[in-house]
Amino acid sequence: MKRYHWLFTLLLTTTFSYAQTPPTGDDGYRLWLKYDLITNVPKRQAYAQAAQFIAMTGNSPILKSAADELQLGLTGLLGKTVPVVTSAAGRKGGIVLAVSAGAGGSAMNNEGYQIAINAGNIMISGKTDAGVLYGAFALLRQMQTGQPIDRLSVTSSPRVQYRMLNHWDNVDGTVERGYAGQSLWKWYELPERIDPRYRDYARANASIGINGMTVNNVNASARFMSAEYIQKVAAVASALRPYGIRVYVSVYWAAPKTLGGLKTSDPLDPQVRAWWTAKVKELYQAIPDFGGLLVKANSEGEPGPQDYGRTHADGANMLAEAMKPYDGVVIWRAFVYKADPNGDRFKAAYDEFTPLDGTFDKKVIVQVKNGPIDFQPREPFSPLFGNMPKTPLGMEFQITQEYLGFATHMVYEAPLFKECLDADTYANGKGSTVAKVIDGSVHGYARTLMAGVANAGSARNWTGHPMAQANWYAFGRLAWDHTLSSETIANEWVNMTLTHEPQAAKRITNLMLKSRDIYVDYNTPIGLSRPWTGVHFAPEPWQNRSPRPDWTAVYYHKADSLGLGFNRTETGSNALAQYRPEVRAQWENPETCPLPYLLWFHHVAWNKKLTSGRTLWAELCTRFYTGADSVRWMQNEWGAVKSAVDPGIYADVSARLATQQREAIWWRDAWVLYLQSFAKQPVPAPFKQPERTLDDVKQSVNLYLLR
Ligand code: BDP
Repeated sequence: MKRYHWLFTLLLTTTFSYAQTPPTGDDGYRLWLKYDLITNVPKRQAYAQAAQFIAMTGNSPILKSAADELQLGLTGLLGKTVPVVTSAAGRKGGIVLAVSAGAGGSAMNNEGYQIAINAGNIMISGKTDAGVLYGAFALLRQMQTGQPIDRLSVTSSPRVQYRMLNHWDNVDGTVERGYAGQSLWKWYELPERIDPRYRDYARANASIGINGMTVNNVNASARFMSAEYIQKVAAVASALRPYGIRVYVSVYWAAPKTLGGLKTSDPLDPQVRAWWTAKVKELYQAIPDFGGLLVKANSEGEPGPQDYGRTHADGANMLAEAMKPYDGVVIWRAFVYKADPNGDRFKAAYDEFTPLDGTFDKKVIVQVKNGPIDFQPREPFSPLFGNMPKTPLGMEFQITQEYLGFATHMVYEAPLFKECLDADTYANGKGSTVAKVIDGSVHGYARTLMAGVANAGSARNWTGHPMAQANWYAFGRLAWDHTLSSETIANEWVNMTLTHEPQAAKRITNLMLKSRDIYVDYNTPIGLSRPWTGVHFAPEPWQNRSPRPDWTAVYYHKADSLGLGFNRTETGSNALAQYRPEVRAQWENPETCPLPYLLWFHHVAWNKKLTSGRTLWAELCTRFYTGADSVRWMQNEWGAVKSAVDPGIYADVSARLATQQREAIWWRDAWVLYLQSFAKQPVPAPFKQPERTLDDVKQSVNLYLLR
């Protein structure tokens, strides 16, 4: 039925279109901070009544950013200039920005805000100016989404302390896994020229509560530690500072050798320690509020402390010591795995890190990817969460769509983020969700972190795919408050970014909410994964040659004449033993393991009857075909909102959906034809055997990889 519902929608929508004059000329640059004139006149008048002036008591740069933003926003939304004044004394009907140490009492943390009606004014208060800035954006959001503001009483605090974007940007302007043009950072112009985009980038981030950003790729160049680059990074930091955003740098572990001319980068060597101490001092001299260092070490060929027989903790603690005099942190990534023909990459991070629990300096946060493998379309949560009670673990999500169709597939990621955050680790009994591990409530972590690998680049609309802006937005909103639902966030974003027409907004929100499952269906259903090839886009399930076994496709899916999937139970790699018994119990029995995770944990026979009532082969085909067909449903849903969204954005998304449709069929055909060579069964009705052969698909993939 599912595969035909787009047809039904088409019939419905041909007789129905939205009555609204389409706005024009939107290039997407303004993201969700659009501030177009509110066309609902009574609503606009009500807002105007309550926002006649902006009183800024105090004048820090961050407070000024808050006042500037309110002025910009209100001018656009209300169609008139709202003055900024220095005092609200004797006045009513305005917005008052106030920093006070006691604001919100103990119910609010340092970055929280309160919006309340006070003496006839809307008072935005915070313990710090950053809190007020977040409150100003929250008030604007209230108006952008059409909510009343005359009886406001809102208190909100971020649940996570370090809310960061990680840019994987290189010195030459390229972006690792970036699909939206080149790097935002114009290193060749810096430090002299500050591109105006940096400020707009900072505004967008502050609007969703992001307060930190690493400028460069985790596969780092030592150049970022050079005096020349420290000045450039300092210039970027100066553009972001008025928005409460601190800058971090990814370090190349072997920099003491390559840059410092030392003979070693051994973390226990006194000269190496002295080198880092001096380097960190230099960083803080240039950037007094420098956030800290992000480290990828002994991972995928990057150097690290293990090159000298030392542990991750030895390495991290050495940097933490250099950082001691300053208010910065060391963020050490747990993304590690070795080339082991008999091993299971799934288990690697847990095996390396859990023995180190309790040995890290208190300035260290260990940053863990959401899943045990690598940003797959659907992964179980990493077993590290809940298993390192004495080490603050931070979350690393990937916003850029490395495995989610780059910039041509529409995949709204909030459901993926939420699936992981809401998963129960049972670390401290029922309800010990990953989110509660991350926000410190399960283990009482002193520092809490959520990082997202950024998807913003030099593309005029920042993210390439216009809908990918929603993933940046959703990441920030969830880092602030992981209890928000995917739907609430999508609905906010759609209203702020695409349309206020309620039916159209509802339709787009629904489309977004379904998009990730549709992608999983045609890409990696029932727990398949695909971290192979350097490109991470083309389907290549047959790929079986590489310098490392874990860099082939066959390593992950284990298709053979008997069946498909990775046995991670006791009779296999036993990765399941890394989870609590309650979690294990959900997944270890192939009869009851939920289908979305089945092939993650079990090697299942082709003719095995699944809980859906279909055999594995029939279920796979059903997913691949309905997934690919559902992209046509997506196209039709999008078609139905044409009159309610900007024509430029409409056309852009429509074209990308057409590409997505073609590519979804490519994925479907590649998997179905390849797996059929093992399952040796026809494609079940009502689905039709692909028109091309396996060789045809292989050829098209080879051509793709030639590019
Ligand atoms: C993988 C990416 C690779 C990154 C690596 C990492 O393919 O480009 O360097 O993760 O996170 O997903 O370090």
